[in-house]
Amino acid sequence: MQDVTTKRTALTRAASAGVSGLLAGFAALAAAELVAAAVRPEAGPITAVGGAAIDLTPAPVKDWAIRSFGTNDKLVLQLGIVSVLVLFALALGLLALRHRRIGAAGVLVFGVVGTVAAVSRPDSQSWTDALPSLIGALIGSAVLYLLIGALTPAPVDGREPDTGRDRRAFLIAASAAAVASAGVGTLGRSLTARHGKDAVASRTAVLLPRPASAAAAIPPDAQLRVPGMKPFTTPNKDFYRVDTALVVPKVDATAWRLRIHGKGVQRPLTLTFQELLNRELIERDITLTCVSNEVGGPYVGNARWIGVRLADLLREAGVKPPSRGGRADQLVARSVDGMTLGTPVDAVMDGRDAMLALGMNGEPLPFDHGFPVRMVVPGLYGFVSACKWIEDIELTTFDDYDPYWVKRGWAREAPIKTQSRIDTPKPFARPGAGTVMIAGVAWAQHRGIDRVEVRVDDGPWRRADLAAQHTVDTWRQWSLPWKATSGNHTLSVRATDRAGEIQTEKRAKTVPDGASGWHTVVVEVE
Ligand SMILES: Nc1nc2c(c(=O)[nH]1)N[C@H]1C(S)=C(S)[C@@H](COP(=O)(O)O)O[C@H]1N2
Ligand SMILES: [Mo]
Repeated sequence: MQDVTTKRTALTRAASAGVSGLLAGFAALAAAELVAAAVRPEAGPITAVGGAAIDLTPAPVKDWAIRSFGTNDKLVLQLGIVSVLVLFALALGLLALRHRRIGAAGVLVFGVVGTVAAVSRPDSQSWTDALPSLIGALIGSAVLYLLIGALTPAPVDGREPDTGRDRRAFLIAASAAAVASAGVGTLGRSLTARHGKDAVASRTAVLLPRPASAAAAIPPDAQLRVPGMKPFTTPNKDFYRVDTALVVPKVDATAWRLRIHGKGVQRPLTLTFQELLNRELIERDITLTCVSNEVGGPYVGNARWIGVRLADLLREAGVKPPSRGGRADQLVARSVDGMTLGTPVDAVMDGRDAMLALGMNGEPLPFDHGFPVRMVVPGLYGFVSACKWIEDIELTTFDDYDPYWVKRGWAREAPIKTQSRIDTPKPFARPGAGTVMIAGVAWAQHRGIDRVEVRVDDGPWRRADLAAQHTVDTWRQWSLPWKATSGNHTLSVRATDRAGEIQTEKRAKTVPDGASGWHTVVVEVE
């Protein structure tokens, strides 16, 4: 009888210790959230540790995460961090049951991890970024110490512990901790939300002026009317998103400044958003592509951008292109969240429509796509050109500085490779025998697509019908009617750019400068 009670007490105590650990973790995160709202939302432990984890992840793993989880990669990471924290919180609770002080001190260790992550983030500009994790950990540690203290001391031989009274004391303490943490966390959340309100208001207030140089009208036959084809212009809500930002930066355009400075800059510039809006604007259709896009992949999209020609600004600042004796050959764009991207100065100044974009498909840039201002350079992969939430442009050299992705094994220079994709039929589709439309897109930004060919199994390459090439900076749709016979067939596609280069068959992985190879789709004709 005595034995059963002791066992049950031991179990209850272990469960209570586990709950104490979880509550301590909850209290720590809630307190950190509140402090972060006051200091800087991005300095919160989950965001800081998550950001550090992203930066420390080896390029191939990161690339795999982008490929497998797409835009959900960050959600998966955050869920991963929370699961790890839950396991450690349970463990620390159990540890604290035996060694109350050591368990409580264990919470502080997590505080140190969060602190180190927060102050070493590239966008951290002040030691105060340490505060959310530090204060959170102190509170979590205290909560664990107190809750474990409210548990019965281990039953001493020969004496019945007053389990009823102690359980009540623990329940009261635990509920108080839970309620207080929930309150503090909610307050933190709502303060953070308010933080973004100025940014939202500044975006709502933007009226995009009529561009001085409008985009050419898209020829109606640039868009094929084939079921399964993607629209020629990708709507903003469907536009792929690839970046390292766990929290999308919410920048208040009225407080935003862009600095242009560095090597060979005779007149450094500081520009406001309004000053950019007041300048002569160009409007262009430009297709962006991510270097992490696998053959046949979805990380390519076409939008109509409005912005300021970057070469004009550089010339105003007194920058000369390296090919004409300029001293800087690399333009390093830096974002508000500390991302750096390096672009060849020659590419920006060679006459192509490289721009600081302020608008995307008729509206101010969506926050996800870089509000208030981002760079767009036709012909270059996003990681060497398309800096979102930009705030600084520094002229330097490729010898002197390696930006973020280059430090992680990606190429310094990365023009977009000629690629083509079959959008219909889908892999393993089962069309009926007879005429089947094979169709898709091809892109070779800034060179243009000259020819697309399709092959069925090992048959001859046949020229596809090309939709109109809107500009050399946009993708191009194509189609080919095929007399399908029943059985399994492999469809392959390859494009030739206007420089006469045939898309290579050679398979390459995305790292370091973009995937190559032919896209193939297997179908089962019924
Ligand atoms: N600040 C910032 N800008 C960034 C990135 C980033 O991680 N941070 N990613 C780049 C990459 S790799 C690509 S492909 C494009 C994607 O732009 P999108 O998300 O608007 O499609 O943004 C580029 N600009
Ligand atoms: Mo990318």
